[in-house]
Amino acid sequence: MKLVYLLSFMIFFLASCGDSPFLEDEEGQEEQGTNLLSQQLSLNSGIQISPYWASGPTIASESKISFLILDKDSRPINQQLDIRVKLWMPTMGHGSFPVTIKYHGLGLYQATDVFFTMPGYWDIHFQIFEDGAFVEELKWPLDL
Ligand SMILES: [Cu+2]
Repeated sequence: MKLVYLLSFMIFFLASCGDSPFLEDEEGQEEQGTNLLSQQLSLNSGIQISPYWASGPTIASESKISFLILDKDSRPINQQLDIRVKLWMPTMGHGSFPVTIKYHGLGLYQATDVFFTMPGYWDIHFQIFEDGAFVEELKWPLDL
C-alpha cells in the first residue's frame, strides 16, 4: 500500500518534471531507470531518502539524481530541508563537487551537476544540515 502511494507520487513527479528515466534523453540514448525505488535509505532520525537516477549514472558527463524525502511515517516532508550531496571515492581520497540541489516541493529534490570523474567505487553522501551545521548523513554506494 505504501509502495503504491509512493509510485503514484513518483509518477506524478515524473509527469510534471519531464525528466523521466523511462524516456530517452536528447541524444536518443536510452537512460537507465533500473534503480527507481530500489533504495529506501533511512537516517537515524527516521527520515527516509529514496533516490533514483533521473539521468545516468555516467562517467565524465552529467548525471542527475532525483530523490524523495519522507518522514518516519513514510509521508513526504513538505518543507525544504538543507540537504547536500557529496560525491566521494573513499578508496582514493577524492571527490567531485559541487553538486547543485533544487527543491521541487512535496519532498522532492533533484541533484544536478553530478559528475563522476572516473570509474570505480563511489559513495554518494546525502547530508542533512540544520542552521548550517551538519546533523547526519547516509551513503548510497555506486560501482561505476
Ligand atoms: Cu578516483
